[in-house]
Amino acid sequence: MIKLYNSALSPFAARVRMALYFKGIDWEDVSPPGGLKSEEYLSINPAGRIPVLEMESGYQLPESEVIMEYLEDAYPGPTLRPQDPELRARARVLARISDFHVAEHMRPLFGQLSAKDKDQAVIKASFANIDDGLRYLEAQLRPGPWAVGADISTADCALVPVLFFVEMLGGVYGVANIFGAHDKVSTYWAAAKAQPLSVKILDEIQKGLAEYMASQQ
Ligand SMILES: N[C@@H](CCC(=O)N[C@@H](CS)C(=O)NCC(=O)O)C(=O)O
Repeated sequence: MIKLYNSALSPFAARVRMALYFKGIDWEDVSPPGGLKSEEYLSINPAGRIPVLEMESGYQLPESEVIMEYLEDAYPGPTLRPQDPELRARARVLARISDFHVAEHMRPLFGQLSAKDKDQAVIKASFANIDDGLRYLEAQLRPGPWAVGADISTADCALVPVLFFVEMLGGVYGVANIFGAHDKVSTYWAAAKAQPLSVKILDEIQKGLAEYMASQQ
């Protein structure tokens, strides 16, 4: 059986879990042995990051976007790849915007959560960068309920967990109405998060967050 080095708190792992659930693939849920920076896990992924998908062959594949492509190739039905080439390209560009223009700018904000003296300049710059990313996203979204239209795609697997964390971080840092100026993003988020697969994945993330918070007390 394939294995996923996984964490309930990772938007990148959640993206892969959405695909596994959607496709009905059996998988084994594993935690990084000894933690993300242990010698053992660094021998699995020298970047010390999750997710990693271990194939039946034993090959350990990092990078969530590439894992998504692999799952589509290896388990083509049901598919998260639009059939139409333009929609397929749109799904890919949306996933890249999610990764490089939104999720990337959440990293410093996660870092600041545990900082004793919070660096307000870093926080301000990160939210400004996220806002730019949301503007980019706004320009690419199509009428939903999903990101490229009526059907779920790989774009939604990237976006749903990331937008959850954007909203959560906005709440934690007191940024009111984080999607406010971006009407299409707001409309997409409201429709996409209500879909049953999103509800399942967001529930897992929320449970993971609650467990993490409890472990910190
Ligand atoms: N580009 C990678 C990013 C993975 C990533 O950053 N995962 C985070 C968890 S959300 C992680 O493992 N962070 C640990 C670290 O950066 O030290 C992917 O898409 O899989």
